[in-house]
Amino acid sequence: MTERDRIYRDPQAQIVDFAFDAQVAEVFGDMIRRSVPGYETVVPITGLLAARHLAGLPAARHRLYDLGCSLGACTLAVLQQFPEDSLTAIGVDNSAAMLDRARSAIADPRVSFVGGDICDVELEPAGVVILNFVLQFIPPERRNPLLERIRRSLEPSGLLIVSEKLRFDTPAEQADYESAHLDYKRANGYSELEISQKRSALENVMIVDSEAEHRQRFASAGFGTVRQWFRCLNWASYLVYCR
Ligand code: GEK
Repeated sequence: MTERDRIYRDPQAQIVDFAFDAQVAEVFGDMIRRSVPGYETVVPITGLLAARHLAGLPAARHRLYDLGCSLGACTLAVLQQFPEDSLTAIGVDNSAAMLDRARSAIADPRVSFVGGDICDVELEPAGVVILNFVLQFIPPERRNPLLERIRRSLEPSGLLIVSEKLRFDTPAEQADYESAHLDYKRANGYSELEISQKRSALENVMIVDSEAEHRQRFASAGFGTVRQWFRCLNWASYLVYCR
């Protein structure tokens, strides 16, 4: 059971940069559902799409990485959709607090949770990599090298599943989606103070790209077909194939 997110409820003398610490891990399930439109659809469908892809690969390719796994929600969705013993699932996150909770919530012999920076961790040959709502937290100059490494681990027939918040190049479109997203947060019970304090905390930490930038980056990392499979306001999910 996740606690209610009240982290930014009271006025804070100084807003420090957002971090995935113990306080955030404790309320994370509630925080992400109330902040990311579509999250409750993206997680189970990610499990379904990953399982479909794994089912078409030889057992030697039944390795799955969930990079930036947080509490392991997407890992769990794949474990449920793909019941084969051949599956090896590895959730990676650099927040010890998140991983402690993931380990105690998900007891399946096919999964291991590894602490580390996804930009440095060694990736073995895999069939599917999940990168849901994580690239936006990686320093921009490290995003290309990360995608290149993922591509190498996925060759030749792997699938990368990516979800991100989007930025729009047209000011009117950006303003419309940004304000609809704020309404989404208000409708989920966040106050103006909570919204503005969280926004300040995320300012230097979460750097959002446009869909064109994502597509350009996938191409330059050597990926082939890219399909948007979900979109809700300014949040989108992609299937990114090696070929
Ligand atoms: C979900 N995918 O539930 N290395 C490892 N982990 C990192 C790094 C890094 N360099 N940077 C950030 N993280 C999940 C949600 S949350 C998204 C992902 C959000 C981790 C960070 O610790 C956090 O757990 C996760 O990426 C981002 O579908 O909070 O909006």
